[in-house]
Amino acid sequence: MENCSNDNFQVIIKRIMTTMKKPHILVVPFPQSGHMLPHLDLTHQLLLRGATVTVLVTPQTDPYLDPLRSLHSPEHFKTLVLPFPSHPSIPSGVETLQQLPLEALPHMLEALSGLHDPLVDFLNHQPPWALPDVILGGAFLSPWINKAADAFSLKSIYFLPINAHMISILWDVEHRSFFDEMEAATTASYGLVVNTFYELESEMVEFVRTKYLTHHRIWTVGPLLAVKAGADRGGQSSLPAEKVLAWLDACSEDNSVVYIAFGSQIRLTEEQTAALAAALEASGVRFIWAVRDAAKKVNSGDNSEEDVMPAGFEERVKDKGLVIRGWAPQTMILGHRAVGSYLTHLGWGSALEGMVGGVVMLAWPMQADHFSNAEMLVDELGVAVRVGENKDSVPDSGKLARVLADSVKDDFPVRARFMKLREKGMEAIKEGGSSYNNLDDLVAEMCV
Ligand code: AWU
Repeated sequence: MENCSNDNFQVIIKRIMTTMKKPHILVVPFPQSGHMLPHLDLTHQLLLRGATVTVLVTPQTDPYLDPLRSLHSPEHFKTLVLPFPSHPSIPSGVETLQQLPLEALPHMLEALSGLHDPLVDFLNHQPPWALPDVILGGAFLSPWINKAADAFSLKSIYFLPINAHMISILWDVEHRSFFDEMEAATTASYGLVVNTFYELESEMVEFVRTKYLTHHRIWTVGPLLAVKAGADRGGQSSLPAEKVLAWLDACSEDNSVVYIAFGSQIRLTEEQTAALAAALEASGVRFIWAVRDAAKKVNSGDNSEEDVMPAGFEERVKDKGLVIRGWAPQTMILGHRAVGSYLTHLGWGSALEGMVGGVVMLAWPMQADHFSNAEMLVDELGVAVRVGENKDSVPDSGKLARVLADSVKDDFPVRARFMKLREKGMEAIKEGGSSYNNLDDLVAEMCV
């Protein structure tokens, strides 16, 4: 033993720790679909590696945990449900950001910081042996989670559902109130877990590790697979998943369907909806269109709401397309053999799901990190095609119709490059891949 280097010695200790003690992790996800769903997919991976997990939710987000409950024993998978803290700017009954416009983010974060005291009270009433070893929180909640972790000498490790490309942009923006506090708290923590894969952006991962994280610990663990592919993940839909699956199974041609969806936060305007409907009709493609439930025009005066879908559109295309209002079983749709392309806003979780599903992406970035995701995938890597500019732009229907029709052809120019990148992502999560090994290392680090 005396002649093995210190690094080898550390590796041996970690290996021994990994086989011996498994961590108890308190998971505190940020309640927004694009953050919470991948955070729970990560939790599933940690449970598979023998960890015990307690997830902190509020009553409205408790149903998100059902797929995990069905896969893991109550001995290893526990839930802590705390009341949603009231806040003057958050309507009562609202407990997730996707029920509000993105501008409500600061109010939502302020409200959630009200979970600090009830969490500390809960931990104070735990016997020492029942305390978690580490808190794995959504980085947006890091300022108050760090305080709770420090009070009990627990490790705090954070999760971000965005890529290193976007983290470098976030951290680089000169002093903005909310992100400043989050960056300082995340940097001061024990480490950062990111839903990306090393082979996608290794230089950017090393840049973030060295420039922004004093702890220099960043685990790339993506693309995270959905806990239960195909199951509805957290929303009410106008169509049961079985009906959507039957419609897809009836499609005889592989890669012949375009899936159109813009995540859980975006709603198209009436003009954008009309332009997209005209393009779909003119293209003749088969499609599934997930329309957010509030994609409605609020009529002045009686404040009633009406659907912005053009009159008669669904009737005219009923042999070609399916319109889902509300929540779509997205991972099931993207993973189906019949679906060949995806008109998307490029929310990062959806982008990775498109990659896992092997569906070439037509990018219409709308807000937040969508633009940097489009820069990387469209401009730098050439594995996706831009078809829209931003949340105010209206696409030219004729041009869009042609791209939609081309996107489901085998010789669509970006498809070959896209499938090569997909292969790297799928290798990363296989046993022995970079993301797989990082998940092993993360569990081991939680115990030391
Ligand atoms: P997605 O990545 O699309 O995130 P958003 O919902 O757009 O929300 C951050 O998430 C992004 O980087 C932000 O820019 C912002 C935010 N889903 C589903 O199953 N059915 C639906 O009808 C709608 C959504 C699932 C989808 C994905 C998640 C949304 C990370 O965009 O499968 O897992 O909800 O993720």
